[in-house]
Amino acid sequence: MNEHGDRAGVRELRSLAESAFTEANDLDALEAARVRFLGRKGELTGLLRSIGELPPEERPAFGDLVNDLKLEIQHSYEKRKAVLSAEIVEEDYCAGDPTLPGRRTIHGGLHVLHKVLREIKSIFFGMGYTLTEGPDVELDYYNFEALNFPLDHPSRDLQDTFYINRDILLRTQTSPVQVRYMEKHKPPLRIIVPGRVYRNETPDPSHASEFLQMEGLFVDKNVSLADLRNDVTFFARSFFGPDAKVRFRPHFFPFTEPSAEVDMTCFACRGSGCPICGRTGWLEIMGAGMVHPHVFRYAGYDPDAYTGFAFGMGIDRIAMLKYGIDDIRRLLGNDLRFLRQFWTETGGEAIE
Ligand code: 2NL
Repeated sequence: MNEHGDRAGVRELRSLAESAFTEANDLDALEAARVRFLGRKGELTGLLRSIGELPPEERPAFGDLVNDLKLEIQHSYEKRKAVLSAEIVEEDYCAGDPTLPGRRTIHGGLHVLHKVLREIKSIFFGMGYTLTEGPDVELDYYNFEALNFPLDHPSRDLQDTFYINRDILLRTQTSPVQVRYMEKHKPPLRIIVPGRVYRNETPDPSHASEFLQMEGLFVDKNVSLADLRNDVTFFARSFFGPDAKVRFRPHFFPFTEPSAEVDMTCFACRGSGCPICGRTGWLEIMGAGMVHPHVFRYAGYDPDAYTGFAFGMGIDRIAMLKYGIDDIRRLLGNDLRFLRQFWTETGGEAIE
C-alpha cells in the first residue's frame, strides 16, 4: 500500500477504476467493479487506512485528495450505470414487434369556444388591436353608471343582473374593462376585451346565465362610423368568408350614439334565405355604435377632442353560427361526445 501514499498512486487508482467501469458490459460486472473500488473493503478504503503511515502534517492534505478521488470515482460509476440501465430499457422496447401500431392515447382538445375566440382575436390583432382584460366581479359604477345607464334602466333590475350587494355585481358585459382602461390610458387606443359575462336569465336554447363576450373599442381624433363599418366588414369577411356583406340596423344602447345592430349575409345561403337565417338572408353578428359623449366624460376624455367606436359580440353566438350548434347550453355542458365533434381529426390541439 505504500505507493498509494503519494499523488501518483491516487491518479493511478482513478484510471484503474475508470477502465474497470468502462470494461463492465452489464450491471453485474459494474457492481463487482463498484465493490472493488468503492466497497467497504475496497481500494479506496485501503487508501484511506494508509493515512496512518504518513507524517501528521501531511495527513489533512492527503485526506482531501482521497475524498476528491472518491467523488470522481463515484461520478464515473453513476455515469456508466446510467448508460447500462438505458440499454436495458432499449432492449425491452425491441422485444415486441416494432411494426405493430402504437396504443392510442386519450387526450383533450381545445374547447370550441376557445378555438373560435382564438381565431377572432388573431383577426383583430392583424388590424392593430391589442388585448386587455378585467375583473368578472365589478362595481355597479363601472358596469352601469359610467356607461350612461339611467338609474331605472331595466337591465339594472335584480331580474337581469346578479348583484353581490348594492354596489357590487357580476359584470353583464365587458365594457367596464374599457372604462377602466380609458381611465389609465390616453387616446389613441385600439383594444379588444374578451371575457365571461353574467346575466340572470332563464336559460333556453339561445340564453345562458353566463357566456363569453368580446368587445372592441377604438378612440382617436376623427374616428367615424365609416371606420367602424370598415373594421366590422373586414372581420366578417376574414371569419366567415370573403363574400360576406354587412348591414347596420338602427338600434339603441345607452353607451353609444348612434347605435346599431350589425347583420351579415347568411354564410349558408349567401343571402337568398334558408332555415339557418330564418329565411331572411341575414344573420345578426354584433351590436355596435359611436361612443356616447357621456361615457367619454366619465372616463376623463374630452368628447369635443375625441370620437370613437365600440362593438360587442357574443362568442357563443358566433361559434353556434359557424358550427351549426343549436343550443347555447351545449357550450357549457362539457359533454365530451358533443365537444369532440369540434376537435381536429388528429385528436385536438394542444391546450394553451
Ligand atoms: C352587444 C352589444 C356593444 C359596446 C358593446 C361599448 C363600450 C364602451 C363604450 C361604448 Cl366603453 N360601447 N361597448 C358598444 C356597442 C355594443 O355590445 O350586443 N353585445 C353582445
